[in-house]
Amino acid sequence: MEKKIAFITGATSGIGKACAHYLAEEGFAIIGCGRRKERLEALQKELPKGTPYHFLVFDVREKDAVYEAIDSLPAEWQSITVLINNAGNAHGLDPIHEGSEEDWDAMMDINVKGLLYVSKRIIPGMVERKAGQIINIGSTAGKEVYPKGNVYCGSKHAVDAITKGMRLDLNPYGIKVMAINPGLVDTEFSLVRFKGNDEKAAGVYKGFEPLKAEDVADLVRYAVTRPPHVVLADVIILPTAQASTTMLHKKES
Ligand code: NDP
Ligand code: 8X3
Repeated sequence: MEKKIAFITGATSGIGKACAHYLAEEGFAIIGCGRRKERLEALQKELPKGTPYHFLVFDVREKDAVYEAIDSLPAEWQSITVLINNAGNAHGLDPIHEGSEEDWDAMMDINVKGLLYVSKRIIPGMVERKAGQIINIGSTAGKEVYPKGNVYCGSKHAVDAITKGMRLDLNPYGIKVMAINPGLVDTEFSLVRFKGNDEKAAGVYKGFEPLKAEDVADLVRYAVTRPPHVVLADVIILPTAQASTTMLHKKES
């Protein structure tokens, strides 16, 4: 049987790492990507024994590095079955007039342009093979805008639009295109958003039960195991305590 290959960006942490585990359990060979090489090396030992594994270290912001890394894949790793565009983060939580250009650049360059660079290198092979599945990790921030979310929400609204565009353009080739839009997931996300401030980051997930990275990965597993005629196109997944980006039922402490 032909090997099924999952190419996962942001596999060093959170949702991407959980996807690597769940898809390995489904028999996928895993290509894990990220900037933190030591974590990508460690992942190999953590995956189910015997999982074919290859890792690529690159920053999705650097177009040439993205292309060079993907072009370096050995022939037997080139026919990617599932692309999970997951790498991303929020940087800062500030009103628009106080936000920093550095944070804005990071979110647009990583969440939007990084996703495009990776896709640009991988989609042509899918088109040629007339097969493949793309799962873009969007967010509820791509469906609604919340106070101080301005540019992060903008970047995730862009992911929403790009996903819809991919689905239209890739329709003639039988390529499945999906967006998963999670609400609050307890990962390193808030630690990055608040620039390493543990206390602030932990506060985001206090007083209710947030999603775990595994809850999102479980949905990815469900999506990739559907029969050929079925695609989950656009899914929002929330913790039960969350009704929208601005309505969250926290217990009194
Ligand atoms: P984490 O911070 O735990 O993981 C982010 C991943 O993205 C890491 O593996 C990181 O790898 C990678 N990444 C970040 N910047 C770059 C870069 N410049 N180049 C390459 N890789 C990069 O957060 P999550 O798992 O929560 O986030 C995953 C996705 O889910 C993101 O797109 C996020 O926007 C989205 N999301 C998260 C939600 C949440 O509440 N946590 C809710 C909705 C959506 P490394 O640092 O090693 O490069
Ligand atoms: C992550 C969820 O609400 O912090 O996309 O934007 S939120």
